[in-house]
Amino acid sequence: MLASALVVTLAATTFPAAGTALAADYERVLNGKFDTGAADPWWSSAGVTNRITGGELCAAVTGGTTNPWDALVGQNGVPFESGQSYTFSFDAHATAAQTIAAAAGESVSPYRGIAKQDFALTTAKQHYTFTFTSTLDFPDAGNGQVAFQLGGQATDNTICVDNVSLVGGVKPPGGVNPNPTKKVQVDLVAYVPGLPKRATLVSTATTPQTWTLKNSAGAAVATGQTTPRGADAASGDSVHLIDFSSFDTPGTGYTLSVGADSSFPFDISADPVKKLRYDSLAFFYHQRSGIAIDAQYVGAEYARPAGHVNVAPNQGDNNVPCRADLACGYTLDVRGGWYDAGDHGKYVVNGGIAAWQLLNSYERATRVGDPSAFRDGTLAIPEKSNGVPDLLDEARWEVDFLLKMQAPDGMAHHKVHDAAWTALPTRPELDDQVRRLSATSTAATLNLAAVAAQASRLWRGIDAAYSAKLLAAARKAYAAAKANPAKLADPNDNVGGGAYDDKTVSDEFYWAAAELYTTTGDATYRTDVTSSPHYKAAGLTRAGFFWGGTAPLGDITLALVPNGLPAADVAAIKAAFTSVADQHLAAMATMGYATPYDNSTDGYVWGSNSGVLNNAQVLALAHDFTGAAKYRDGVFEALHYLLGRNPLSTSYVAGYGDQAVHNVHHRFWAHQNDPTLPTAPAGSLSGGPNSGLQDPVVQRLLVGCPQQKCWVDDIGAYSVNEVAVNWNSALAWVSSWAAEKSGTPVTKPDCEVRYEASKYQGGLTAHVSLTNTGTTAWNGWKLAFAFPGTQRITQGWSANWNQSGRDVTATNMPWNAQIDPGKSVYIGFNASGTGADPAAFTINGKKCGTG
Ligand code: 9MR
Ligand code: 9MR
Repeated sequence: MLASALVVTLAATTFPAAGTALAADYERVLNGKFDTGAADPWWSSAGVTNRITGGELCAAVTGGTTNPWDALVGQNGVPFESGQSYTFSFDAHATAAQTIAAAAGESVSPYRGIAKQDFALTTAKQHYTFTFTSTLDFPDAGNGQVAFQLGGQATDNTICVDNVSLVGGVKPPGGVNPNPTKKVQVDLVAYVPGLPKRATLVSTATTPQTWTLKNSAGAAVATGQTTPRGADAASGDSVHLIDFSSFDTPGTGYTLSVGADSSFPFDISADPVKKLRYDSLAFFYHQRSGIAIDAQYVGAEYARPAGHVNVAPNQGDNNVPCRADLACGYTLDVRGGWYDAGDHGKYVVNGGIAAWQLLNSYERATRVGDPSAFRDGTLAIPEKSNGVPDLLDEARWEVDFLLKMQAPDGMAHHKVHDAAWTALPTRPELDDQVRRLSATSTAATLNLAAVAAQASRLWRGIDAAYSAKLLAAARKAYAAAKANPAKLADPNDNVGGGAYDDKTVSDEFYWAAAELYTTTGDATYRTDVTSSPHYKAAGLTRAGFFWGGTAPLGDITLALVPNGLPAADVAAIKAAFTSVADQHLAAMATMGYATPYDNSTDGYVWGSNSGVLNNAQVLALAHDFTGAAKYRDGVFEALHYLLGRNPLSTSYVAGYGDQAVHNVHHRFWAHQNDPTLPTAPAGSLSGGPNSGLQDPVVQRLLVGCPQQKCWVDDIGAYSVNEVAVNWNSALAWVSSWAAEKSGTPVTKPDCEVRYEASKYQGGLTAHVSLTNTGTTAWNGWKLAFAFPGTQRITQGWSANWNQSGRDVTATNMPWNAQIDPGKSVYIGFNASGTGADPAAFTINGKKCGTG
């Protein structure tokens, strides 16, 4: 029996005035056809389970409820305009005939109704429809709701719906990003003294405009003219460029204005980026699984009990079986690691690049930068006084997890996560879902091989047993991957966790071989490196690297860490990075909001902010390789874009700037859904604009958005506003690099220190050479450095040695006081204790190079 198409008009108070636009056929519900296999954004109430079967949404309803509204399936955020007409239609059938109601109304208290109608469902699928006029006004997808009321039945029943549609209203969908924007777009945090300072004016004026820089007291301190640039496609804005680089007085609370329009305030200071280096690293402690997050490190607001350690209601990670269809015959203890993102999944593909990027930040610093920035005591973590650099401690939390994901045959499981997606919010310790291992994959196995080989090198002088264990795991993984070279992850394995599927693994092979070769020097790994199609950064483009494209990670290691490859080949890798960096700079020069990002093929994609940062890493390395200032300036331009010089006047880094992201997609930092929970901690990076509009919130709000504006600060907008370990690792790498470059201008050091230690049980002997690489002779010298660990000097030679705590000085003897340019002096000592080698040295107060 087909229900009659009754017109229900409930207390309609307003009607469209004459001349009001006519309704177009605007579809107002999302995912009404259930063709993608997902129910999202349809939700269900307690006692109702939604499943997609045969392209329909079938709701299993537990019987025994009193009222129709005791069992619901609904969708929120549906826009309604008061006085407009709507037609609600759907197909439906039920396992047992039952009357249900279709309702429209308000999703929050006082839950006012708009319209409701009963329909008698049978076992045969039929089409139902009714039309009504809205009495409520939620034109911008606020608190409007449609729902099916399925309760009031004594027994269990299953009700299936399909082709759910609500057509009506006159307001075109989309275009209502609620973020207030400014006309004068600046970095909301800071510009660094001595470096370029650029901003963007939104204006259709075709002639230069006058800009004024004001200090915190409102006094004009500089002025100049804008450069009109016209329409900018990526942002949809008409723009002018502003360059106020010439102003260099440090201070806080500056604003930039043009006419009556003023920017958000900002500083001229190197301090914020130096703080960001540590806040971006602190993210990883927050994301740790398997350990209580302690208030003494993060504050009470962010403290929480350990997640997934087999304390109810967690099902725990200590004894996890494979998914039923795999029948692998074993369980693994996979406690620990970092949660990937806003979900509680832990993924080897992605955990791998994130751990690598942190470790690379450290390894780069030991080669061409200043690793003392990461020394013990620099992070607020439980391991902050164990004698090991804190960055290594944090990365080890994940590296240990990667090792645990290795199967007996040497392959690594692709991932471990919940059997079904949990709701937002769900605190980690309250997740009651079953946890399962997905199949092993070649890509995951090579991630493990690459990172374990890299880590083995870095722990050599710190923990020899661990270093050996890592190398053994890496070798075993690599051999297993070669035996299973095409075991690809299932792209449809995306229920309860992301798929992280990757069809091409030649890049992972190259990366793993490069790390293994760099660590071991073995000929077989070398052959795999040099015969790879990726050798010498062959495929490096402006697309850069990401979790599924990892060949450049191998190139970076080969370019930074001495190895046995021909010098010309290493030079070719560096040249490829420099050439791509030049392409970024050329493109950035044409953009309204300069950012190293190539949108020419896929637009802005999921996690675009991490793309910006990974490309900033390419620029930073080009600077490391050449010393050219233009590449350094490009890195800072990328940070300025992320921190507010963008068309949304938004800082994508939580806690940084007056309009910074708050409502990230996260099951614990879910303040938007539960005010007792926190927002994202300072230093967390939002995924960023995604012009693919891949979640229901952006599909409602942002239809038609210019690419750089396809972002909204909403917890439901997971395709633009999630956080993730591989995105924060990119922020940590780049902000650390930028912090290093934000001090005194970089000049060639006029001293060079080489430190070589032979270690034995309980002690070491160190040989240290000091070389005068400057142009004037030293008449007396004093070397200073700090031990990272528990080393204590017991006896020294060829200098007067002094130690106070970890700080060591060595002063010349009368007979070696004078060291002419180009000459060296050789000194040494014996020490007790253990720890990493000191990595930063000064002579007569000036920082030295390390060979
Ligand atoms: O919360 C999930 C997020 O971590 C993922 O990145 C995203 C894509 O895989 O999916 C989110 O989960 C949603 C799922 O895909 C569909 N149902 C609703 C889930 C929570 O919003
Ligand atoms: O970063 C991933 C992005 O490249 C993909 O397009 C997207 C959809 O598959 O998934 C992203 O990764 C998510 C993962 O699947 C689940 N955890 C959250 C990750 C970040 O959103």
